Amino acid sequence: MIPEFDLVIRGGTIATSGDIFDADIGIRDGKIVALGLDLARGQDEIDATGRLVLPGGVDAHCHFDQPTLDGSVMADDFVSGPRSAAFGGTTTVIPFASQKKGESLRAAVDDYHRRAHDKSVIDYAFHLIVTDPTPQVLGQELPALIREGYTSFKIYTTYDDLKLNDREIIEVLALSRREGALTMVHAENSDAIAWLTEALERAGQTAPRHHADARPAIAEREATHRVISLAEIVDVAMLVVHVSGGEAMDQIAAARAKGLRVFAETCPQYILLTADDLDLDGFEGAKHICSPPPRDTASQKSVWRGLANGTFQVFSSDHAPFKFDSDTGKKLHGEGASFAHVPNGIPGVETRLPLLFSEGVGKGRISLNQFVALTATNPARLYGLYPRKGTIAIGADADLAIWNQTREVKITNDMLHHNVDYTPYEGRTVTGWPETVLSRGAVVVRDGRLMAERGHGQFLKCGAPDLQL
Ligand code: DUC
Ligand code: ZN
Ligand code: ZN
Repeated sequence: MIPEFDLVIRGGTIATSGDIFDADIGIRDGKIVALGLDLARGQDEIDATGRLVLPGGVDAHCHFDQPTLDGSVMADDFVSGPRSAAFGGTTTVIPFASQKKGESLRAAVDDYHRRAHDKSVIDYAFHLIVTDPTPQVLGQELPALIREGYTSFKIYTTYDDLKLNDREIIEVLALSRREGALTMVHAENSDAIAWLTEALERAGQTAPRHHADARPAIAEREATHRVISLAEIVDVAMLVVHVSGGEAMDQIAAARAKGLRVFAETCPQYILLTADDLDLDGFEGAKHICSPPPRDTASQKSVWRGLANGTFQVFSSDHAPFKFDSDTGKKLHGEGASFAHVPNGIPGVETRLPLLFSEGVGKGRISLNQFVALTATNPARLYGLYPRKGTIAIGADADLAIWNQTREVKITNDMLHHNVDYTPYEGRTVTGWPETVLSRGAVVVRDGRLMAERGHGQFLKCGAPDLQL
């Protein structure tokens, strides 16, 4: 007799964003087709007794093989980045196809597909980065791309080669309203940062720790307030990415209290690092240069509060992989370089889920359901991948992570699977680790081994954002 299921995951405790229950999971053709106790035997079986079975994570903010303009090179491509994600329990990644000023958005998307083709072990979608919203881009390219499954785009208020002015931001927001897409905003005041940077450099204060002085919370607060106001004028939803602390959060919470559809994301660096991590001996602090910068312990507490009280809907890695000891990475301009010339970004695609699980669920700061919502369900909903991704339900893709919730793991860079030569979390011990990870019913990771071939991952077209969060 042919078994009813290709695979049964038996005896685990399942958690979704809304429930926790014991059930077996029956999988056929890569989809979940049955949930229940004592399911019939499958062709294959995985014993999940005593384990948690969670939806595979959706990392909605990570950078892989993204071209840069300053000569720096991202250390992770679509082989190593998604592989590292999978080892950390993530089964969907959404990196960025970034337009260069003067380039068509379509060309950027085509280039990014070439970079990703046949490499990823897990499924992936693309956000777009819009840096040059010309009439051609706004009138033709972007509407067509949205219809083809690129329904979210990031814009910047900072970085000279990326930033938009207020008029351009309004035009992009208006387009996202017309076409039913979601705009993600990197919010920091560019001119304030430039003025502070020049003053610090004139005073010879160029060590990595001054990166935090040059990008203060007030600059983030101002830009957050401004983009929320612009979205209010346009009457459209939007999402603020990588929020670092209470100053910006207050703007977001006030907007939400008024009924505005303002969504927000934060990242591991804002609950686990502070500006002191930029003040290590020699050039070591450069490892932790990212923007916005990590702030202080009060900010960490604010971010935890926001994760628990719903100010944040999404917890992403903002994995931006630059090697430390490399002249295409953090040492692009040598060890004596000003903080202003150090590539921005830190790695974290593999450690995102274990860190939040251990520090959040394990320490009682957030519930297990909130963990699933923040790391899988909400990003899948906001970026139009739900219910195919982000949940455990009949009809969903069998993208699953089987967690040993009591296993203690000491994080070291040696054990990670990215292509970066450091982790900001070196030596930190976490409790809870995703030991078996499946993508569309195929085992990708088991007992620390990669089981899937590169190219198993498929490109995902995103649907309309679900803004009912
Ligand atoms: N800041 C960004 O805006 N993107 C990548 C990494 C970073 O630090
Ligand atoms: Zn950003
Ligand atoms: Zn980023």
